[in-house]
Amino acid sequence: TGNQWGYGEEDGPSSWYKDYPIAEGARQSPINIAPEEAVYDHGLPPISLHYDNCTSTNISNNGHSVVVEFDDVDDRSVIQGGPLENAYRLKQFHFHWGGKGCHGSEHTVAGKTYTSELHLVHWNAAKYSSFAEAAVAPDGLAVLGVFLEIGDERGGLNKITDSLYMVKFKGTVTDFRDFNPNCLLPSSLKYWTYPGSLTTPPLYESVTWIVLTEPICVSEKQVGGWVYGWVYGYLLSDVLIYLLPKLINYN
Ligand code: SG4
Ligand code: ZN
Repeated sequence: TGNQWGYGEEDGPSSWYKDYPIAEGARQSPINIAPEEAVYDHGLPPISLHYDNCTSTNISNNGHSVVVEFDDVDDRSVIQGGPLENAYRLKQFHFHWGGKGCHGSEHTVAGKTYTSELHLVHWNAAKYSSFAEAAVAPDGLAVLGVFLEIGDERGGLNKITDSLYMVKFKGTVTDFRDFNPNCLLPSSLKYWTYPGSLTTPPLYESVTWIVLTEPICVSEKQVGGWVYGWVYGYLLSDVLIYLLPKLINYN
């Protein structure tokens, strides 16, 4: 078994511990962030992001999410500062979202769920020799989380939504060059941070989470496009039931 996880009633997060016992570990993500209980640390520097225009390579559908990958052979796109000892290289970003009327963020803030959540995944290339090695180390990964909520259109997201039809099916991949994720960031880089894990199996407790307090706005149409324009027509094909599990409710 081992790789048959999903988000349905039988195979959802509450059953992941059977194949992945670390699901009951001490630093599992996501969490509810309680701003009232968060402690302001004057010793923590701001985070700084240095993203190069030219390091994105492709966009793909891995059956759980839409992923944009980056060339990570050098330090052209990195996150540093905040709780991080050194620069961490950008490897990929992906989104989590729900179906119509659902709330798809993984982290919640004082119990509030956002429409969607963007995760920019970075690895500690100063200390480890590969992403795989970093992914199992306690200080191996840094994921920058950004909440998405409904409001004005976000121009930067259109390049992604325009490409989704190319990756309708699980396992499909297409070129995606010159995309700078700066266009998906809010104006403030204020953040919450805590030591956590990957939010999906294998749930390794290797992630320093940096969650931005300010969400970005995307239009209903941009997210609705994901749910209806792109996915709805393909609901019965293999993939998207996995990709957008909550849509099953609207079948
Ligand atoms: C999603 O399933 C992504 O598609 C995965 O990316 C990602 O795995 C996984 O979430 C867990 O990442 O930031 N949410 S998370 O903790 O980044 C990894 C791929 O499989 C290892 C490429
Ligand atoms: Zn994620």
